[in-house]
Amino acid sequence: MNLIEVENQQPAVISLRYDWTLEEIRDFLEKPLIDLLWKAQNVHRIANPGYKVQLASLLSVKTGGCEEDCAYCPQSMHNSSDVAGQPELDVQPVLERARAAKAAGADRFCMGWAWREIRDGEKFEAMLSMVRGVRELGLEACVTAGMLTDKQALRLADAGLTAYNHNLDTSPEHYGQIITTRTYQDRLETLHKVRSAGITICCGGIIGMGESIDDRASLLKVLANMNPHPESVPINSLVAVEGTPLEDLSSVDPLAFVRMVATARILMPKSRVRLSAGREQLTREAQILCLQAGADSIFYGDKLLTTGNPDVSADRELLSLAGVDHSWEVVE
Ligand code: SAM
Ligand code: DTB
Ligand code: SF4
Repeated sequence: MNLIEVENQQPAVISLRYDWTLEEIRDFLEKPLIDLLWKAQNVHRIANPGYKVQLASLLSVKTGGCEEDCAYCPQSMHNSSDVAGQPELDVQPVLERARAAKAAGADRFCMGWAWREIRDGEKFEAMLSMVRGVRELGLEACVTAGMLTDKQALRLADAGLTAYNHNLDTSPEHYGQIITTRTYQDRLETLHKVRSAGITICCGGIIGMGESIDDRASLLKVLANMNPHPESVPINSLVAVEGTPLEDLSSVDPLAFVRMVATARILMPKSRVRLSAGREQLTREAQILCLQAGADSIFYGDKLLTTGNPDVSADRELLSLAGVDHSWEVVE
């Protein structure tokens, strides 16, 4: 019998780790791409059998006029891009949009508020009604609205909130170049409150903001050493919006996006790794490589918060071309 020796055999089980070193993570980010993809694929196949891609739709409920000075963000009042004068949405129109997202095939509905922090009052009560309404539709509900108190986190949990999105955005070392109005520590404390209230965490970052490979490794190190890992890890590539301080940065190499996704998958085997902002700049082939690298969610719908996203028909075609399973049924 002719035998072929199997090289580079991967283990059949994987354990979750919370003690990754910067060197280990940098080694993954810099591995020959073909080896990195092989490793990421193996981890993904073992940890998430069935290769499902979750579709999440986004809606900006309160747009622009935010007090924070995030250098990438079109909604900061510190940036001339600030999208002023857009009406804040009420509960019913938001639920209409959630219903439409469900009919189009989404199974998670994410709502954004351009706030520094949540304040008690009518607007917070409306947020709670939106969360309840989205959950009643049978969708997962995610909110991103800045910092919050323990009590607000508990009330959101009570309303049935599935996840709270609060990104670390970049490494602790690079952070000061990007945001000065709130600290890394503030962000970690917000995440701690969300976790303590029993809400799952959606936390990731952005590449393409002038950071080094070490910065990317360092961001992933903070995320991957959280115990438990964030259930959802959005990987964004900067959408350089005119009027923001980062407007002139050129877009990152699509393969850097693939590497970031693959490394996140290896470090956090069971987390949902979300291909987030920046997909419009990626070819179909680059997106398929990201799926191959272990991305298992996309934002689905023609718009992110204020910027564009591939249209729904292109995404349906992408997923069917890739042949991956998606956890939805479209109601035409
Ligand atoms: N104000 C809330 C906060 O900062 O947590 C919620 C909204 S904020 C727009 C949500 C996330 O979107 C940011 O943390 C950032 O990671 C991402 N984001 C915003 N603008 C972006 C851009 N131009 N390119 C890529 N990602 C962006
Ligand atoms: C995340 O990490 N990316 C999404 C979601 N979480 C809220 C938002 C991307 C926003 C891109 C810029 C915009 O459309 O305004
Ligand atoms: Fe934009 Fe959120 Fe920063 Fe406000 S806190 S400027 S909405 S990213």
